[in-house]
Amino acid sequence: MTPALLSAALLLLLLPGAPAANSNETPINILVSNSVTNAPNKTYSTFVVFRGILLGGMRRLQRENHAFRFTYTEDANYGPFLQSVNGLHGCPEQQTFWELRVKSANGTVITPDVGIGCYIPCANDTIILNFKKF
Ligand code: B12
Ligand SMILES: *[C@@H]1O[C@H](CO)[C@@H](O)[C@H](O)[C@H]1NC(C)=O
Ligand SMILES: *[C@@H]1O[C@H](CO)[C@@H](O)[C@H](O)[C@H]1NC(C)=O
Ligand SMILES: *[C@@H]1O[C@H](CO)[C@@H](O)[C@H](O)[C@H]1NC(C)=O
Repeated sequence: MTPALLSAALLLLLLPGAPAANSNETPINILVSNSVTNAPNKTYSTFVVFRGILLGGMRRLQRENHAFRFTYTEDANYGPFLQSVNGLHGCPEQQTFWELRVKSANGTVITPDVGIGCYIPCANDTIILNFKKF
């Protein structure tokens, strides 16, 4: 490489927007809500690694904060299905489940069309795990 090309490459590495050079952490919040009982919301903070999946962030949070617990089952076609949060289980007989929603840093709320094993959070996403009826 010529010195000019080399410094151009170095500059690219230092530009913001390139994968964070100093930190591999994408911060997220996880909000647990219950639209069946209207129990008070709980919010937790954790992170995923660069382009890491939500499930990884949830595992990290569970490891580091024992107030947050969750379980999932493995669906043969779609992967991890979130079954319980903080001891409360979704139950097909009672038509309850844990819905996954995402409030972006800009305030937009979406309902992802993938589960916790496929969703890749963006920085400052608030992941909403909402217990609800279907
Ligand atoms: C019904 C349904 C549900 C019901 C299932 C409960 C029930 N007892 O009926 C409920 C409302 C719980 C549900 C929830 C969700 N669902 Co859904 N669901 C469907 C739907 C419309 C039909 C599934 C079905 O009955 N198949 C027939 C039966 C006989 O086959 P089965 O294998 O036993 O079906 C089971 C699985 O599909 C499983 N299941 C349903 N949804 C999901 C989602 C994920 C991520 C997983 C792992 C498993 C799973 O539950 C079914 C019943 O046990 C499909 C779309 C479709 N037309 O297939 C979407 C579908 C499977 N769901 C989808 C999604 C994204 C979700 C949610 C993540 C939505 C959200 N943002 O909250 C949540 C799951 C959150 C969690 N807890 O992990 C996507 C999955 C795509 C993907 N690659 O991840 C699909 C394909 C629809 C779509 N948007 O494209 N779902
Ligand atoms: C709890 O979170 C939900 C999002 O699922 C929100 O709609 C609701 O206003 C919140 N409730 C309170 C009391 O903050
Ligand atoms: C908000 O952010 C999301 C995710 O980054 C993006 O898809 C959406 O277009 C944004 N909406 C607005 C109104 O800026
Ligand atoms: C996320 O929040 C942090 C702390 O408030 C802020 O410094 C950063 O710019 C935010 N990033 C995005 C993409 O919103």
